[in-house]
Amino acid sequence: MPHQELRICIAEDDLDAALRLDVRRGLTSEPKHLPMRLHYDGRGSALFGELTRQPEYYQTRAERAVLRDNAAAIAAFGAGPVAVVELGAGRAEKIRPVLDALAAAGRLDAFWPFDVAEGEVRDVLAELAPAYPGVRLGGIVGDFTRHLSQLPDSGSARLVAFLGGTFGNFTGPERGRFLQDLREALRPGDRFLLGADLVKDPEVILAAYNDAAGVTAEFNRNVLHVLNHRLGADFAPEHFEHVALWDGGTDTVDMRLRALKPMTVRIADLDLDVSFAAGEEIRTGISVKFHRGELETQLRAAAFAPEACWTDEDGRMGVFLAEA
Ligand code: AVJ
Repeated sequence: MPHQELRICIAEDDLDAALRLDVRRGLTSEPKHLPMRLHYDGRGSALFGELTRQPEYYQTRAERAVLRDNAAAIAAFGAGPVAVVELGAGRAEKIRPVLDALAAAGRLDAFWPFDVAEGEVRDVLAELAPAYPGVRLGGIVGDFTRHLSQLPDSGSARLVAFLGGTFGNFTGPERGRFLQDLREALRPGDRFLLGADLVKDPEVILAAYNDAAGVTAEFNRNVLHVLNHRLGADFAPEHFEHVALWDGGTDTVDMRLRALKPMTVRIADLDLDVSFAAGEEIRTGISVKFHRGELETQLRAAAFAPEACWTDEDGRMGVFLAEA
């Protein structure tokens, strides 16, 4: 069994405290809001997996095609050994073509999945070990909005990947802060690989957030199940409907849960009662879509040098490579 270092930046207690603060603040605000990352407990991750297989949800398939078709090109940038870090790795499925291409070029020195879920990080390391003999495997258990300064440094050039379009779940200021934090954690010659959903026909975009099978709706309502389980709340998720709106001014999908009737919800662990008027909405997250030039401008503003952008044949998803 190879030695696999785990760097733990976050403890269960931190996560719990953050959850309580976020929920109290969000549900006592006007308008009410909840953070998007709360959706991803075991059930939420399974629902998201199901969503990625819906015909309307093009993001996952399109990005997979981009990475499959261009992995060798991505692996051809720079020279010498590379340590890959995948932010929000989950099962580390998205990055595999890039790992394989670097390995085939004899340049894969290390892989470090970075994820908030410790179990996920451990499982993925155990699963990858036999596939990448001789590659140093480690993991980071952390929050990529807070712990980027803890990126490992083995001396090899680093390639930090942030795939799946999760970057679009940040607000503008959050994107700026994230890029700056990442740039500060990197050295010249390190690289950033970013997968982003591109602006396209709003009908195509909205369909991905209103799939016919209702998986997005169930995924969105899952945040209420999470509050029931983790904070002893008594939400009746079936009394909320999923809403996804497109704002063409900011190229943003805005997700909400709309109360179907007036109700009061008790959140026992916070000793908090929350009232809803009929039709009142909870903001449950945004998903921003990008124009290539705009995103490259944001990268430059954080002192990255954009080097390449690949898209699928329909131009749906973009994968950007930038040098620190
Ligand atoms: C994978 C986080 C990018 O914003 O499209 C999909 C999450 N939420 N439908 C996205 C999501 C509801 C997804 N990301």
